[in-house]
Amino acid sequence: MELKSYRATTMHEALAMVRHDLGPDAAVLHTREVQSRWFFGLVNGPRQIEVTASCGVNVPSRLPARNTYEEERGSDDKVVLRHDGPHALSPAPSRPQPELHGAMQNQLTELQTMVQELCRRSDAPCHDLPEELFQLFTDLLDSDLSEELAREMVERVRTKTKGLHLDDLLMVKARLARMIESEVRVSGPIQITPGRCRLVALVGPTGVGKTTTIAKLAANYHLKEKHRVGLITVDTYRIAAVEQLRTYADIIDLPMQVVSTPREMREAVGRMENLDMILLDTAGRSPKDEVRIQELRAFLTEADADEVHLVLSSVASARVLEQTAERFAAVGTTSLILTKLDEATGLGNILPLVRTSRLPLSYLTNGQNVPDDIEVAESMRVARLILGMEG
Ligand SMILES: Nc1nc2c(ncn2[C@@H]2O[C@H](COP(=O)(O)OP(=O)(O)OP(=O)(O)O)[C@@H](O)[C@H]2O)c(=O)[nH]1
Ligand SMILES: [Mg+2]
Repeated sequence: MELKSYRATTMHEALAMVRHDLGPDAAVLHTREVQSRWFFGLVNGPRQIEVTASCGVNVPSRLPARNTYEEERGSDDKVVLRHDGPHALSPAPSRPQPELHGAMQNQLTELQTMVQELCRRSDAPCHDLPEELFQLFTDLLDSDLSEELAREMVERVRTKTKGLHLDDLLMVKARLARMIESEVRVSGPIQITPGRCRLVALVGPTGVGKTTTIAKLAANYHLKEKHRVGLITVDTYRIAAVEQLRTYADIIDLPMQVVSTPREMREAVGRMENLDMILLDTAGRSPKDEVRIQELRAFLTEADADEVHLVLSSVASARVLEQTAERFAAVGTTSLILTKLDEATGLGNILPLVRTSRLPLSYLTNGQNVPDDIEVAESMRVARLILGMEG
């Protein structure tokens, strides 16, 4: 059996090298942090991650696995795990036969002991993660969590589960999901109060799905819940933007008004104040365009909006999401809508935003279909999406 070692500055890069060189079936046997040396070993270089892997060992790969477990909550609020089929390793062309499994496990354990011994001989610190935590770590990286955040999450689980035997990755993930759940604030759906018109505006960068989300909300509140809904758009910048909303208004059979100046806004709202809800569509704004953001603010001030939902695409990077939320705070945002969940490869990128934002999450959208592809955001669902436990 051939063992190969790969070094890179991040775990992500090292795993990519393993995949590239040995293929997706490669088994990662060990990982550690090493000190690189420059100039014939005289000078310390940057610290690196070393991954030892082999494609000649027929054991379940420590590269991220997908699973078919389902988590349920028992009445005593304990997490119960149900196994609905074979534990699908990703990919799993050949599962070891049960009789071979013991022998291979011994071989793997021996191998790990050897590599750990080698680690101890060098003065580099060793990463001694148990199997489940290691796999959690690589899964988190695969879910688009930054390496730093993945480490933090693994350490939190490790601390919380000290002394407990961790023998099931899904149990470990379920615990982490409960931790993340407590950090995800949600607002619940828009509440309609009888006899009072609720004005809800959607704002955000260009093309994130504001108009489509307005159509989904309007159709659900009007067609399914039978509320009286009106639409106003201030998007007179983009050609066809008005027509896009008008098409939805015609199909759903809703009154609609177009507003071009902040002054017209008050009159338009006045004409619809006998309705249960007004949904206000706005033009997409670059978060970097301070002038346009201030202009948007002037419209919203005239509208006296009850709720201002910031719409963000979940495909954006963690940094962009946080920066955009910061910039749009100037218009008085009150909650967050995350769109295009169906397009995201992983949702770890939304974790920094949902943890640090002062805004609760209101809705999630996961497709282009009006009115179906929208759901009210729930903390546990968001936590599980972040951990790649649900699609
Ligand atoms: N895959 C996917 N596409 C979506 C989703 N929501 C909206 N879209 C698509 O994204 C594109 C832009 O949607 P719009 O609703 O026009 O976006 P917008 O934010 O109003 O755009 P501007 O008004 O130009 O700023 C359209 O093709 C939508 O069908 C979603 O949840 N998933
Ligand atoms: Mg639009």
